[in-house]
Amino acid sequence: MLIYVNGQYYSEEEAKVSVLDHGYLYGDGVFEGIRMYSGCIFKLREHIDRLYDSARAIMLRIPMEKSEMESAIVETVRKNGLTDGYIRVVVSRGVGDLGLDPRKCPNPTVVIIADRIKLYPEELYQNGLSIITVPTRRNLPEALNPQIKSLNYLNNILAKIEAIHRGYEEALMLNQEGYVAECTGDNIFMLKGKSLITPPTSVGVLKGITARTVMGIAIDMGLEVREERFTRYDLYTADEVFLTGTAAEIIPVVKVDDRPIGDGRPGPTTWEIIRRFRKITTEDGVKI
Ligand code: PXG
Repeated sequence: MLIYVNGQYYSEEEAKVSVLDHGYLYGDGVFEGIRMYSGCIFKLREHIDRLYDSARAIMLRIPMEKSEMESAIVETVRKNGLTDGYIRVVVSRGVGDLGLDPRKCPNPTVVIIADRIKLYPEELYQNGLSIITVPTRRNLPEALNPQIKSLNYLNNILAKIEAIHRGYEEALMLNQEGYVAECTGDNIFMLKGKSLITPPTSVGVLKGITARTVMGIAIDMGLEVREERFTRYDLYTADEVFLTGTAAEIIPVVKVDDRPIGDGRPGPTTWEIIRRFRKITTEDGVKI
């Protein structure tokens, strides 16, 4: 595997970042996770836009134009001979001294890793996922906005640990007011009749690129799509629930806090959305 580090390519063994990098010392940086399907880097421009927005929000200047970033990503994929896989782009504040002050880090570090992906077992999609509400609340937008895809994922990791300790693979995170926010690396949707509802970003969630794609699919299917605050009561009484994210794509949720959703099996609308999503993954992006 060849890894891009600040404009050069290194083998997996040789690709290194300093321990004085503030990405390592403080989680000071941003990242993106991107999928590639049959030679198509899915929604690449949208991911690059979000990366630059995240960087802007933390006042980190990425030392290359978006077009150069796009070329570097495509080149990394080509060098690794991949047509399907997972791309991780990381931009950190760079090497500085042991203080917080970002002015001590003149050169941001840019890393691009393109690798094969370990897919979730098909069984998970067939049988659906059980999720559980965890005590850790999603970050307050006024403190660290979840719209920033930062290198500081402890909020989500703590929630994941709490779910695992209770015997579940995924956690449902609420915001400070008790509204449903999202899962640790996925957005959440619920279907009520002909309405597909997901929390607005003001609740404190990442603006998911898969979520945006799913909303488009749902509109094409004639569903009414709304971004609206809702509580766990609404989830418990929903017809269908599913999660969306770059890694998982769309995963049906069949139980929330041990309560079966609908008839306790992945619902027909979720299936139709999955079917349509899988069809467009090779069309909607940058071809390599
Ligand atoms: N919420 C959170 C907190 C996320 O981290 C999503 C929602 C879904 O967003 P997208 O744009 O992917 O539909 C995410 C995405 C990883 C990894 O390696 C994490 C994500 C995406 C890809 C890889 O942990 N999180």
